[in-house]
Amino acid sequence: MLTEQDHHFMEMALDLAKQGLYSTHPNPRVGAVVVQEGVVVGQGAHFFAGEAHAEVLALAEAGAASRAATVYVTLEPCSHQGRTGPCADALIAAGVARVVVAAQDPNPLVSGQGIARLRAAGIEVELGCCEAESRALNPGFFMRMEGGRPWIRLKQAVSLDAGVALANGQSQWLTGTLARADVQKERAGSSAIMVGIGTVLGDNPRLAPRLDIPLRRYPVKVVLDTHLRTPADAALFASPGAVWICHGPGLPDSAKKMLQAAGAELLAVPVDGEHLDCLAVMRILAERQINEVLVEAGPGLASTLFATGLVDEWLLYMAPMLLGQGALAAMQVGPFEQLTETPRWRSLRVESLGNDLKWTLGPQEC
Ligand code: AOF
Ligand code: ZN
Repeated sequence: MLTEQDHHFMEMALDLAKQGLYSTHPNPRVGAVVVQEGVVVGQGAHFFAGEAHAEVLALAEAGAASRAATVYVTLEPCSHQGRTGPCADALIAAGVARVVVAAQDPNPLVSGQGIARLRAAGIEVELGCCEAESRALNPGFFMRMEGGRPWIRLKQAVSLDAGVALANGQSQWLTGTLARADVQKERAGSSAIMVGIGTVLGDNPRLAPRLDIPLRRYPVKVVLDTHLRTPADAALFASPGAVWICHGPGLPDSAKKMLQAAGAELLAVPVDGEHLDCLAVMRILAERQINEVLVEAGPGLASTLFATGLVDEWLLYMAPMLLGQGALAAMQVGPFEQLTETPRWRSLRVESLGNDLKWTLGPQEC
């Protein structure tokens, strides 16, 4: 049975897990707390793939006080020999009495086997304490393991009349410094940042996150570029992080070689009409261990993703300004004859960022 105290310590473990927000990719963010007679004796968070898992760090801090303790861990302890040894075995060796787990690990190498191993060793295991919070901390890891594609966040900066640029294309800048700083955090937490070729040609973005704190890992920069029109001197080649360019079939070797020489990895993707098949792109990214994608999309790519059901979260940074007639709309949909036909979203969060708003939307539940 789970008690109020269990929830309290699990929340502590979830807070620890958040320390890995920018760095654990492709691994999940995981936190662990060791409690002996109501007192915290060890804490740990997973920080970097290949380095110690959360439970191992928490047990090391607790030392002999781990014996007969309760351990709170935000993801099922692993049972496999990966880049590090199985955490389930470490918990058994430490002689803990009880393990409270937030969510089962969806990784097929683990998925239930960690818990089974603990129970077989006589350890009491409780599953499902703050499960939703643990999943929410790792939406991409769960989506990749369970759905075979990454978690997709569409980011757009819009005016009050839902424009993203003037008719002449001018779009820098709609939002103020706080909103733009928040985008840098969204970038840093993502496994990959994606743009369409139109954005590369129009804005020449660097795409790497710029934060005050040093980053140990930089997201991959992904360009959807059907005909390989990315210039070899694009700014994104000079910023930190790998560049992957997704392209269509039938292109000359010379174009490929030029971009490879500039530092890009080229990924051939099937086309769906005129455009790259977005679902195929996402599946390829998932195979390459991309958990969360931040798509910094213009109206074309935004509309395609929306139409293919590939927007899990829509981050709208809204500036209280008007772009007026002829402005480029954030998304091209419709026309609709009936209000009942119009696409609708669920409001998940609203934050005030200086003079702007960040509105996080999710797809309407059917
Ligand atoms: C845990 N505790 O803190 C984490 C877990 O390559 P490895 O050895 O780092 O293993 C990665 C897998 O381990 C990852 O895909 C996920 O299933 C699990 N992550 N497990 O017990 C942790 N980060
Ligand atoms: Zn582990």
